[in-house]
Amino acid sequence: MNGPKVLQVGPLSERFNRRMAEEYAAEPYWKHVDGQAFLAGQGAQFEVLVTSARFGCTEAMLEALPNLRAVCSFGVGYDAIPLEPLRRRGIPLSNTPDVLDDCVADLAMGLLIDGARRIAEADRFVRAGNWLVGNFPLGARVSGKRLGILGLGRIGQALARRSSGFDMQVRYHNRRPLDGCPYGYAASPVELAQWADFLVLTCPGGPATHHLVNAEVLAALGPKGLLVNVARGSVVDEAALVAALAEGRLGAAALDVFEREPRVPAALLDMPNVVLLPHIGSATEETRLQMEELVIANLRTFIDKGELLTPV
Ligand code: 8YV
Repeated sequence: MNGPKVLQVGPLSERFNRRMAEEYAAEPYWKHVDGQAFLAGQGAQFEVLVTSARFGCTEAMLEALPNLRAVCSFGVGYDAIPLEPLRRRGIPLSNTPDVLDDCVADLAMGLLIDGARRIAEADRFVRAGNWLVGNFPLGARVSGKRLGILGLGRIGQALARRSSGFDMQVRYHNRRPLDGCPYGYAASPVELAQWADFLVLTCPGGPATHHLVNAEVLAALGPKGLLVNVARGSVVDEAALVAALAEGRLGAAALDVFEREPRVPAALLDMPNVVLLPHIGSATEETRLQMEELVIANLRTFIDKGELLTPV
């Protein structure tokens, strides 16, 4: 293929990998045992980097790609990609916004209901044969409760719309109130947590939101409160979360993301009031296909017109 040489950082679906190899002659970086050594010799040929929210890239990789002209990433979050070096060099970055909003919001609602009604725990109860000898403990009502959304972006708004079917009251916290927003604004994460029964995190990751949910926010959510995280593990001080749950200062947690995923704190594994998922917010056949198509559409537009379709 004539056109810019493409470097693909990590594997996505087999379908995507095949297309990248066959249609774009992309170099599979992950197949090199010493990737950095490979780039030291060959980095100058690559003009486009294809990566994902999960694989991201390092500053050292970017430095070893002196002729890089664009980065196309699979996923909406780009906290694993160093932005400052890209900005300095004027290299545009694309992500895959919008197409995953519904699935992430669906999963947030599912986790909220699971955490409150103890669905996963009840399933374990039945499988263990415990129903034969006793009744399952009561959960918390979902309908009509107070939903606090930390980060009212596109995913947060999709969640808020879903919650209206459950007659929930909604408030949110962002750095600034949104113009014309129908939901109440809380001036801080603590104020939001104090008000909410359920606190759902749908904000971006990165330095600006690092440990935004700390011991004080968890204390404000309280022993009957439920924390749902479909954002990034880095948004929560995980050590403080484990301590609050272990000491009964927080009611429950339902988590799709972790600070050091795929590693999950061992203490959480034994807690019945915690739901643990392996970062599956966008992981449906339909959405992942749309995300892949959007990465390829960005790549195609860059090759044809020298610009990206969905730059961040
Ligand atoms: C990732 C995500 O796409 O979009 C994001 O920001 O976290 C997920 O949807 C997935 O982990 C693959 O990188």
